[in-house]
Amino acid sequence: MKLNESTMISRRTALQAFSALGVSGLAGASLLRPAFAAAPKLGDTDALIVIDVQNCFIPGGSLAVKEGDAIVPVINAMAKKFPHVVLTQDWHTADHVSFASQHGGKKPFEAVKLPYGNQVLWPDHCVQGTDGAALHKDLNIPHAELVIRKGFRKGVDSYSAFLEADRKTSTGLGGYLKQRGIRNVYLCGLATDFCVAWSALDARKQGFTVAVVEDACRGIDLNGSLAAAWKDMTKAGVKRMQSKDFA
Ligand code: VGL
Ligand code: ZN
Repeated sequence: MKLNESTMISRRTALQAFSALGVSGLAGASLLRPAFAAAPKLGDTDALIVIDVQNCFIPGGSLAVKEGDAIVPVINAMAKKFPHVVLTQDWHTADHVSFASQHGGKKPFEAVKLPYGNQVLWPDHCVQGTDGAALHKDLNIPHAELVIRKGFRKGVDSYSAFLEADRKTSTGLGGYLKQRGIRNVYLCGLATDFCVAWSALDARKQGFTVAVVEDACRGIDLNGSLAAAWKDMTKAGVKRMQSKDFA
């Protein structure tokens, strides 16, 4: 069909109306496309957040996540498709409150009650400045724009990249992403059921659309925590994707 002039004008007017509403980057067929279609077209409103791909969480590390190393090539390939990538690092003091070693008589993976709520106790891990806290040597994302550290306050843990475990202290990541115009975040890394899930849930609470790329993550799975995390994420509207969806 040949477009007549009035059709063209009304189409242009519609696009102008969208951009007046701040809905930029919408054109033609993409107006009809859901935010997380298979093979999403990635642009300036999308960011990949790579959570805690650090030596301590890799087999051989002090809090090793099974197959944690298997995700590194998957993440490297996916990151190439994203114009914007943020990395996180778990970054604890040597005497961090989340370490079982700081609680006489307690063993790793037991829980204690802290002023801000329940805290699982972990083996010492990701101590500031140590090799264990370094990013995995094969992680290859030179265009990553921000490395954000979390859990650096001795008395407060932070699984989430957005909000510390007291549920009050912001890491600043939400503000950073919003000021950069990011609206959609895609998460991957370690561990699915702790830092990835908490970050995904907080990102939803802060108004982002959120997807977790399942095969670019691995979980710890403590007492059913992996299934529980997926249930919570699904309920919160977090989309479950696979790295092949970015082909
Ligand atoms: C993490 C436990 C303790 C994680 C960090 O990155 O998922 N888990 N610290
Ligand atoms: Zn930690």
